Amino acid sequence: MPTIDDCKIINLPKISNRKGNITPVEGFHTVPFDIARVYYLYDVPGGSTRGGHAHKELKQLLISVMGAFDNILDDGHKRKTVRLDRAYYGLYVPRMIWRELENFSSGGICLVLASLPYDESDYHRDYDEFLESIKKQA
Ligand code: T46
Repeated sequence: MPTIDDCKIINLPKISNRKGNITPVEGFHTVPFDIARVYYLYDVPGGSTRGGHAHKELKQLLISVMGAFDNILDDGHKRKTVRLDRAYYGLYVPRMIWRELENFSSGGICLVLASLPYDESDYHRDYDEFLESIKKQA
């Protein structure tokens, strides 16, 4: 079962010149999975919390492409908080990690690269159900 120690910051390539910066991300190369879906969270009202769930199979890379936000990561035993505040840092989140995203800066944008298409049945949206599932898979 993945743990919060498997949630790692990946330093993404940053190519700079006098026109500014560009960060390319390639599936299986820059990130350890193929990228099936991209989505982004934006216009997040101050004080809002996103997430509040775990994924049964989905793997993700979260990037703060604008501004900053906190990721609270929980494997059912331990918790840690990782703040993303650079467009060239990606936070790899494996399956079965409960996450909450909060403290978005004004105008903050969270880009998510995901390993699978959207499937509501892949979510544990109830924390107790998530803990039960961890126990069953131990
Ligand atoms: C995650 C965090 C970081 C879709 O129809 N298609 C999609 O691809 C997604 C991601 C969401 N939706 C629908 C499902 C809900 O009716 O959009 C609505 C809001 O989704 P949710 O409440 O899951 O949003 P967040 O910000 O809490 O979570 C999202 C992702 O769902 C999740 O995978 O890790 O961003």
